[in-house]
Amino acid sequence: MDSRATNPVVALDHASVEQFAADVRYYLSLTPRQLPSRYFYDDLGSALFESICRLPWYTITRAETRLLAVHGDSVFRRLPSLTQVIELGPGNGEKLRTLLQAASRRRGPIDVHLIDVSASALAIAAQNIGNVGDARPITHQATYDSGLRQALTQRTGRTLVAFLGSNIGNFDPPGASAFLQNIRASVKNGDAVLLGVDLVKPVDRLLAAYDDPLGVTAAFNRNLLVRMSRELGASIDLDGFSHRAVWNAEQARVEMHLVARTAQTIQILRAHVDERLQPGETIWTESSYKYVSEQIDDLLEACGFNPTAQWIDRDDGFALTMAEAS
Ligand code: AVI
Repeated sequence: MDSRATNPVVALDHASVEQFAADVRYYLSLTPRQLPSRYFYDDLGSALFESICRLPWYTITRAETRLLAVHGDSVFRRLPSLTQVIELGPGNGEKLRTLLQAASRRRGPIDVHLIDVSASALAIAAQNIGNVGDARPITHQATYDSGLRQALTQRTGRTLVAFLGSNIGNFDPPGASAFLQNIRASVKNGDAVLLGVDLVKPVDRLLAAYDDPLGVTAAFNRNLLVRMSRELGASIDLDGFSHRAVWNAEQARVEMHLVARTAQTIQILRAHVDERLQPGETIWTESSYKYVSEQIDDLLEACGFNPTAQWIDRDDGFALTMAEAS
């Protein structure tokens, strides 16, 4: 439920493989069975996610890019003495580049801290940012928490923390609050956050976004099993699982599941995993919470931020919200 980005040639180190194995063992044993969505983003999973962002049915990336292009200048005008931007999970850096390019008369150089666990994502993002005016990209190959700490030790002045792409939607509500509270505790009064959040919209549109007719999202979901086979030596019948997306109206979230078509086993000898699934049994792999715009303000306020601006793309139901630490 956290960072995502391309992760090509970097092999998982031993500790990471052990953690992956331990997580698979623990989460598969829960009721309902689960797998953490952070493991979607290996090399192939990241490429599939980039493809999802280009699908006509998945509107988050395009809606947010439009808002950043149109209102990016306002973001910078509201923060006249800004000296650094920190983006948590920049992906390929294109959204941040759009934001920086939208600033018509930014004064002085700006440090742009890019935080991601993937070295290759950081390299691409840094390249995308490096040629935008006087922006100076600084990369931190780290989790959000530790990357934020590292970036803030190099603080040069007023700071904007960007968390875009509706990544906040992959946290459950207590997790989203804890995440924003942690940012608030790390920054100073007058610093700001820029949050991109997908909004609740008609169910058919939500389901098409997470169960697209081309099957790209299904491949993204099932790639988790491919990754378990490759990196953990898991014995899994890939064809035995299908993709399912459901809208949970009560919780305001789209859930993704892997569904056993017939009786299935998942065995990982090194991790002492030997799970037997009944036909129709599911593994819950992701939640994407959707918000109504007022909830975003309420969430930010509850976490110690004062919302100062909100721009909404009505066509695709997406909100970009700016808030100051107060
Ligand atoms: C990265 N995250 C915000 C995406 C989302 O919409 O929850 C991941 C994703 N899952 C399926 N499609 C895209």
